Amino acid sequence: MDCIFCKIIEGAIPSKIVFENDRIVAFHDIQPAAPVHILIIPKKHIPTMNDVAGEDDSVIAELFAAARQIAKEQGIAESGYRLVNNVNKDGGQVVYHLHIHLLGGAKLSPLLG
Ligand code: IU
Repeated sequence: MDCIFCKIIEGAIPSKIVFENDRIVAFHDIQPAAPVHILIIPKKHIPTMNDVAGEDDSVIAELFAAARQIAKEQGIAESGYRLVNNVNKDGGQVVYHLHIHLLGGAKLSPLLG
């Protein structure tokens, strides 16, 4: 399958991994939009949030649990952070392997006007 994030999971493409277990991997975004910008992804190839169903529902909880842990480890849990999931074209999704952006380390501008 021609998926860049699947290749990162396999180790075929190098990345700076900060968290890994049987189902989840998290690594630094190559084009950080904030001082801390980490992508948290399921190892299973799920293209978008729209494709999460039934047996995969629990992976969403695991992505958020990983985000909480990583935010603590990165020292931004108390100051604050933002979790973002872009879905499809209008949502700004570029890589079609489900991922949550963890952004922090600075005061982020308001998302909505
Ligand atoms: P998006 O939500 O699909 O728009 O986010 C994709 C992100 O993946 C984006 O922030 C890229 O900088 C990031 N990324 C990466 O970290 N490594 C890669 O090899 C590629 C994209 I391609």
